[in-house]
Amino acid sequence: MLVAITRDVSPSIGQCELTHVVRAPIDIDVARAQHRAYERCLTDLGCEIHRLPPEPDLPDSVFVEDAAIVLDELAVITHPGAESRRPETLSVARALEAYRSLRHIEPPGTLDGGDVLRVGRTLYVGLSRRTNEVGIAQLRRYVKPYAYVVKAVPIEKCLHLKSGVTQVGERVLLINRKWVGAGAFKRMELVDVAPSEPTAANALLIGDAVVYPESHVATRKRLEEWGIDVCAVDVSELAKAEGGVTCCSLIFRS
Ligand code: CIR
Repeated sequence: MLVAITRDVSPSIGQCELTHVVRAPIDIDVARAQHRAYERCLTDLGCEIHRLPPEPDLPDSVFVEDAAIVLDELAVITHPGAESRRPETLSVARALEAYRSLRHIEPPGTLDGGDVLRVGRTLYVGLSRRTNEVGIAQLRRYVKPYAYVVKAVPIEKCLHLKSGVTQVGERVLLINRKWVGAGAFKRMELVDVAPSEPTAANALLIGDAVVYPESHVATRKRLEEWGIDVCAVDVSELAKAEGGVTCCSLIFRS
C-alpha cells in the first residue's frame, strides 16, 4: 500500500519563506480547496492519505516533503535550511516513526527534502541555499549501508533541486537545463520544459502517472507526447508560496 503524508494549509501561509517569487496575497480558502483536490488526485492514484494536523504558527508546514526523506529501509528527518521551517520536522518525525526507523540530519548540517531526487538506488542531492555539504555527508553516511549512492548537484538558480528536475518515468526526467545542469543525469532520458514555462520541471510520479500543475500547458503536451499519463491539478495558490506538486506530500510504501 502507498501512504501519502500531507498536512493542511496553515492559516499563516501568507508569511511563508520566499526566495525567487514575489510575495502576492494567498487566498487561504482557495489554497485549502486546491490542496484537497491534490489529495484526491493522490487517492485516485492509489495512495492512502495520512493527513497531519494543521500547524497554525508554521507558515510553510503544508510542504511536508522538505521535512524528511523516506526510503524503503529508513527515513531521514531533515534539518531544513530555513530556520523558520525547522519545527515542522517534529510532527513529521512522530508520524513516520510508525513506518520507518529514523535518522536525523544534525546541525551544522542542513538539508531540505525538496533537494533530494531518488532514482533507483541513486540519490541526487541539490547543493543549494537550503542544503549544505555537511547535510549531504550525513545523508550519505545514513544510506550507505543500504547501497544508495549520493550524488551532489550544485544549484543556484532555483530553490531546490526538484524545482529544476524531477522523475516522470522509470528512466525519464523532466528538466529545466537553465536551472539544473544535465551533466549529472547522463544515463537518463531527458524531457525539456517548454522554454516559456521555466517553473514546469516539478512533477510528482506515482506509479506510471504524474501529478502535474494544470497551468503548464505546453510542457504537459510534451509529457503526453512521451506517452506519460498526466493527472492535472490547479496549485496556483500554493505556487505563490513557492511550492509545487512534489512538496505537498511524502509518499512511500507501507
Ligand atoms: C520555502 O521557501 O521553503 C517554501 N515557501 C516553499 C517550499 C517548497 N518546497 C519544495 O518545493 N520542496
